[in-house]
Amino acid sequence: MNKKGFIFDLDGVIVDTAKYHFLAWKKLANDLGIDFSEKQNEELKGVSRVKSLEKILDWGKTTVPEAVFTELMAKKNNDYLKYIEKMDQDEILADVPKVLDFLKDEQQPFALGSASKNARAILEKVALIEDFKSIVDGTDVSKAKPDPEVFLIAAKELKIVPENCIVFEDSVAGVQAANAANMISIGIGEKETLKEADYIFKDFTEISTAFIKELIEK
Ligand code: B16
Ligand code: MG
Repeated sequence: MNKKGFIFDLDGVIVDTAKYHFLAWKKLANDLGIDFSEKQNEELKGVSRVKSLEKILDWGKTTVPEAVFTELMAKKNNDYLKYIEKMDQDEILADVPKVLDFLKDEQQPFALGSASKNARAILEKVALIEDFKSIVDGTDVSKAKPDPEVFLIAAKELKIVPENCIVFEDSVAGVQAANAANMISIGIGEKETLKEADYIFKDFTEISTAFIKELIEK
């Protein structure tokens, strides 16, 4: 039987936590007197917490001492966690269970490859934590996407060579990371934004189980 390694990003692929990141970053930015738009939030997708705060301070042409930077990161995360706390299975994005269930039926192992340090907490909230053979998140890596580290660790844990791995990603940095890892990249989102991906779908409702089967048998 063919075995492929399927690797899923979290935010924007399994659940939409971008809206909660937005609310928490907006509050923090506005408290500092910095404007923060939804368009800017798009630029933070897939970007680590540290890099996100650096970008917001840059946009506001502001710098803060290191100790304040650390405090701001903690403050944002505390606000974000309040939103996470209320999450449940209803927040799993449409047709994601269809694909995960199909992979289980086909005995294909799958992993999570996320930049978020809150990934395990979120998977628990939406009751998917037991389904992933491996979970690699922001606490496991030293280099952020577009570096391929997160996906290479996931492949190793799945015991599948990178060339036989397939990554689902909603961010440009994540697609670049998958490509740099020599994996098949599947962009979830807009064609114009994710043009570097091998395949692009608006969301999982556009992905058929026949297509997944083709990937397995490739
Ligand atoms: P945290 P992903 C990413 O998740 C988010 O897209 C990004 O907006 C966030 O800054 C990053 O996780 C870090 O999240 O603050 O929870 O550690 O798309 O890689 O699953
Ligand atoms: Mg994402």
